[in-house]
Amino acid sequence: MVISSMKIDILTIFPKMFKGPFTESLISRATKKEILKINITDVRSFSKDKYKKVDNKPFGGGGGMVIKPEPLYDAIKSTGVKKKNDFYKNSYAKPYVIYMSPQGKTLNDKIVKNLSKFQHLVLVCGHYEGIDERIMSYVDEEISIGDYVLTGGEIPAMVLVDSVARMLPGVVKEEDSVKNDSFYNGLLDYPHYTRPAVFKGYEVPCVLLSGDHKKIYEWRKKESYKRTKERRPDLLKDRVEIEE
Ligand code: 21W
Repeated sequence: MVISSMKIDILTIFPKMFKGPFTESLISRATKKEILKINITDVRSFSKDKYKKVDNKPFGGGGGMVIKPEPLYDAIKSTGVKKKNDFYKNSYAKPYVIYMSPQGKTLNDKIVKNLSKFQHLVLVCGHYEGIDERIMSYVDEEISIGDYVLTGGEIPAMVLVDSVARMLPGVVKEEDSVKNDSFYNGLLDYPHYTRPAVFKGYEVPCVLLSGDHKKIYEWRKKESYKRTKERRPDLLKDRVEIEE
């Protein structure tokens, strides 16, 4: 089997923030198996400034600082990004530049699945008040991870990498990926139990101890729907119902 691989470049002024998350668990498995290659670039190393400055005061005044365009531009170019309308025979071969930004589309399962098709993602992490707007000419998409204020785009970039990595073939164990494709795709998960069968007087639902796989499947499906209906009815709205 030919395993496709993905490269993700991360451009940041805080490269050390990425040390832990990518050397543990799933992502480290993906990088060890060479399904994923993560490359962290310190935008500061592209500063031609005497003191390696990467930010400046905003034109028009106001508080906060803005990331200067030149070092960020050079960092983007260093990843192999070409001019905006350059022709690629395979559109997924084009380095796809994403700016992690509170103004972006909120990340969801559909966006993650689509991003996982690209061979090369370039994630730009902002900080302070953001980046110089003219960098948007080199950005293909802006993505947020939700409506809450963070201090920068680094943690959102980690969230994006984590969610995309587990979509790459060969990263998550076969068992789990089959699960992802089954009936409750788009639904909340059913409850899980492990030994002991009785814990502090709380019992495991007896159907799970029955050994009747058909019954167990039906029970889990029912529980998934029940939970989704109760907690996230919004998820049921645009689903094509197979059965209730
Ligand atoms: C947060 C920068 C707020 C600037 C109106 C005018 C990337 C993020 C970020 C940050 C402001 C993401 C203001 C969810 C996030 C990120 C840093 C705006 C005040 N308001 N997803 N001026 N949440 N955040 N500053 O914060 O870079 S993706």
